[in-house]
Amino acid sequence: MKNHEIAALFGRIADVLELKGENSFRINSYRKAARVIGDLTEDVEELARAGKLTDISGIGKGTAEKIVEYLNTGKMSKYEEVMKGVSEETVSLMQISGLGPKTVAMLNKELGIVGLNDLEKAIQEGKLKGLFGIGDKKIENIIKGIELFKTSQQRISIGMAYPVVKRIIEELRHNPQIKDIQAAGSLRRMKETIGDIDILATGIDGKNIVKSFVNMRGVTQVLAAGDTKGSVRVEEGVQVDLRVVLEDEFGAALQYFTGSKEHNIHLREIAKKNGLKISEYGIFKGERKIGGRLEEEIYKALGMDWIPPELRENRGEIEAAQEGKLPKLIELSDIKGDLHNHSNWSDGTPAFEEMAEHAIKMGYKYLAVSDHSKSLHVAGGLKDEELLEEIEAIDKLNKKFKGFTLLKATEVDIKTDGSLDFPDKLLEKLDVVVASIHSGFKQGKEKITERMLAAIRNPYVNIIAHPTGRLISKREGYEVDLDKVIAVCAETGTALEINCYYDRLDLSDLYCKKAKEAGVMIAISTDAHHLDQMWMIELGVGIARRGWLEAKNVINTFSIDKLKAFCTKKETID
Ligand code: DGT
Ligand code: CA
Ligand code: CA
Ligand code: ZN
Repeated sequence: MKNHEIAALFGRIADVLELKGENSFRINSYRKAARVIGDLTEDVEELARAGKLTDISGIGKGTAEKIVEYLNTGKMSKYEEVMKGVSEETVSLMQISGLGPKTVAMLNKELGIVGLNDLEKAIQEGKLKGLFGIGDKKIENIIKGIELFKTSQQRISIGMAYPVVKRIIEELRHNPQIKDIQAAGSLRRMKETIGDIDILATGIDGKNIVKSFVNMRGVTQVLAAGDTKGSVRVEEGVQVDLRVVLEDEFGAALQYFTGSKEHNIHLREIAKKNGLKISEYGIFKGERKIGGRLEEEIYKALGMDWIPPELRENRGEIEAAQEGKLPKLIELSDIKGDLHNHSNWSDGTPAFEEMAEHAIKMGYKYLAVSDHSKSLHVAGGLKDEELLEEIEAIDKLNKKFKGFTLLKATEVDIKTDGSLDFPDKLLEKLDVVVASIHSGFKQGKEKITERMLAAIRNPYVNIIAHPTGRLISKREGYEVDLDKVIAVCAETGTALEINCYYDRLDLSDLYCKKAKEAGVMIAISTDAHHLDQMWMIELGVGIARRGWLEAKNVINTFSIDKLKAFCTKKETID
């Protein structure tokens, strides 16, 4: 959907008009258009195709034309027109809380302030004070606003960055000048948060490639555009760097810019000991270049196996590669199903049939319907009788499928006293039982750990979902003794979940590795509430790979029979 892109563009037009001191009637109509498009639940592109844009209240003929122009050409001439004579940097100043268009215009006129650096300098030099209407209090607010602005520009979740990269690479592949293009940096390593996105390309005419890069859809600010390097900021608020390198150096550059820095430093030491030198241009013996077109050449020349990017954190992967002992990492294609999903019986949107259809399209053999349990009122948790009805409905539906199974499941709440929200005799009827904590986060480590262990010891609980409850850069999660949890999971044959939802990504990579070493199985599950969240399985597989997991460590790589055996084996222990 391009709703967000278009809304942001109208918002910026309004900001810039205001910055230029235009009359407020026009400004208000752009602001309104931004709000209306931003709040739409329908896809603006579909509405445009159906010629229904002007049916939306607040969208007039002129606005509709601008939307259609943008959808057709990726550009809005009105935006380009208002941006004439204004720098992107100045426009971005208006995102700072405490700085409206009027103040920014005044700072520009009086002090020649164009961007953030100028502004910070002017504040330090005490130049703001005394300007029209600016007192100590206002300056304090601006300083706070700058801090917030800077943190909001820091790291974004991989769940935000990953689709951006897909979109960019897909769009740039259309440029026939480009021979190869690939993401590098933390994104290629599938880190859970991304500082900036690094992309490498090789091709014929660097300048032309950079040009198509800075002119892509979704670019809000061009930071640099040279012959071999372009740097932009995109709608999603993240910076993207593109470097164009020679074909002959592509592998070396990819290796260098994939990092991590720690991994690269360790490699350089090994190179040095062997009388070699590595750089972004290649691997060299004295003056002689001995490799650089392919990444594999670098690792081979250093006497080790090629290392998958997700492992490149200097956590023992180099030693393993030297000994030929790298794990055979799990791949997306190993995944046979998804074991944690919500339907419209609780707080999800899809019906069973839609879930099954989507899963089949993704090539899955099974999909668990794991709606919430009764205590979770906010999430429409199911009562005992409703779960019984759900079981019946799924059984009935399953008769229709060949080679695919909807699994009867639940995400049963682990209550504050450690008991489960459904009785054992109900859990017994399910194929898969997922248990999780949604309340009592402040109970303290010991109590929370005890609650979780009680659930793990229940013979019917197969998977503990989102084991720490954290939300990346929003909420720390509860305190829980994961080492103990891992030990008891190993004893009881209970799996831990990697929750693929981009805010969670919990279990994290390091604990995945610990779990694997303790013999604990992992489930990679999306916890999807909408069909368009099921793709996030890719993020979970990335985390699993960072955690050194192989297919055999992950239960949703199993065939349906093996999975069912895993889930029932537990009941028959002792
Ligand atoms: P990020 O962007 O903070 O999420 O993390 P990265 O890993 O993408 O880091 P970034 O964007 O600063 O640089 C991309 C890669 O380039 C990095 O992973 C390794 C390489 N690199 C950058 N600066 C240096 C450096 O000073 N020394 C070495 N050895 N490598 C560097
Ligand atoms: Ca980066
Ligand atoms: Ca970078
Ligand atoms: Zn859930």
